[in-house]
Amino acid sequence: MEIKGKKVLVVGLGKSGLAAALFLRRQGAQVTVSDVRSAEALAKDIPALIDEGIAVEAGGHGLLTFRRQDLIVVSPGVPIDTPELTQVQKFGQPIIGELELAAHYLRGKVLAITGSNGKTTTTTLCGEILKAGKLAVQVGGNIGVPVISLVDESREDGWSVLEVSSFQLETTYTFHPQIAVILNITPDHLDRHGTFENYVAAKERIFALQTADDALVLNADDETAKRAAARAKSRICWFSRTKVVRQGAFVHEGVIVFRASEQAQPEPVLKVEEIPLKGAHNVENVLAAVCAARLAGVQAETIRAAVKSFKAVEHRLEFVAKLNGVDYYNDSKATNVDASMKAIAAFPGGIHLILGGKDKNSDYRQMRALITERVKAVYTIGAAAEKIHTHIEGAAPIVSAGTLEEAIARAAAAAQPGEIVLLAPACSSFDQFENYEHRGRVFKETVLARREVVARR
Ligand code: UMA
Repeated sequence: MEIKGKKVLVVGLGKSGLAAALFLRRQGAQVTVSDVRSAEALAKDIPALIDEGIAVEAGGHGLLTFRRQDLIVVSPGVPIDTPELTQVQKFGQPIIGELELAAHYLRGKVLAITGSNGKTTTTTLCGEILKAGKLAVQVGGNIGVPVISLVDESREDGWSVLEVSSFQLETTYTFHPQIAVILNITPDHLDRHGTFENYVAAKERIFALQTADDALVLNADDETAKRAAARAKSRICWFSRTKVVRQGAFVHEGVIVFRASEQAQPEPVLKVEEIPLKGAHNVENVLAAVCAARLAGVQAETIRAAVKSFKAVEHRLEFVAKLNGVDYYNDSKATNVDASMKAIAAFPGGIHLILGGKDKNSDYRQMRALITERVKAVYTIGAAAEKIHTHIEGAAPIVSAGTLEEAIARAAAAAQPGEIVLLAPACSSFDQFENYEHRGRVFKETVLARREVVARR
């Protein structure tokens, strides 16, 4: 992509926008950045941009700024139907996402992982396994490291292991990973994509440009992911927790096995009980990682060792502390209904569940049966509290706590030894926190502060 001397607008000045703007400037583009936040809110980044000769439009998007460009690069968090983007699209102005921009420059092979849940754990795990297989690996994407910032270090003989979201995939036009993984597709981000169909279509862009030389790893237990096979030109590698698959990874008598082709003998990789992560969903994540790593050429024994020594990623069903015999788990990354249900299903019962935050047009009624079965009480927080209350009323006692701190205090007071206090909020965090990491940190800090109180008693 020839960018030198071109006028390029970067929309959104978060992590991706900042990295993209600086990259484009280094390529010799005339770069402008536009963000709805005020100059004050952007103060920490503006001086560095100005020093590099990048123009900054703060406090809103101006249509004229958008009209004057040869190329527009959008950050993942900026909806493609933002009025200014809709306007300039009518004039045929090229608009791409940060992932697409990076795809033009990234050297080497790409292993990309998407799914509604489990992306970060699987991406991290794949990165660890490929490293253990002595491959040159860099990990990034939705996990928190913009893909564009991986370009400079990328190597022709290396791998970029990328977590990719529907937001990023929506604006890709040439991106085609050598190995793509779809872990699962359940409703999420309906506030942004409008319908489940649009969300699925965005996810399916992960393989839309793959060829017969590429591979697509799909979850045979997930109906929506399964249906994608019909539209793929790439080789399909299946994984299943519940049944035997023709080609790919599955569980046989408690052992994860991998079968390279229909004719090949299944090779044992590791026992399910050797997986150090809780929950059936993590067995699926490991199965997907086994497929991806075998496709990348890593030996079964190396995969086994890397999985066995893997630690839970922060904010994903992360054990925080045992206080007065009660276990506290932080699953702040459970930002949708499905993820929250997976977290609940990881425990047999006695759960004090903290739910709530910013609603994403979700249907919490789906949680009713599981809550009745395993949850002793629900503690609601944040903007979605009332809606959640209406949707799950009668499934379990509900305590309207308002804040996370209050929810922890109320849950701690009620929980008996042997029970669980679980933050798996089924909502995004932006009503009360900067992001889910911030929410998770507040949970952990509040719980750990109680440890001191307990110790002093
Ligand atoms: N903004 C505008 N105009 C708009 C909307 C937003 O100017 O119409 C501005 C905001 O004021 C802000 C900036 O855009 O300054 C934020 O951009 P961004 O939301 O793309 O944030 P980044 O910091 O670039 O983070 C993004 C991803 N964020 C989102 O997809 C919302 C991060 O994923 C990702 O880690 C990062 O790029 C690096 O790749 C976060 C996320 O919540 C973790 N992802 C969703 C999820 O996992 O469910 C998809």
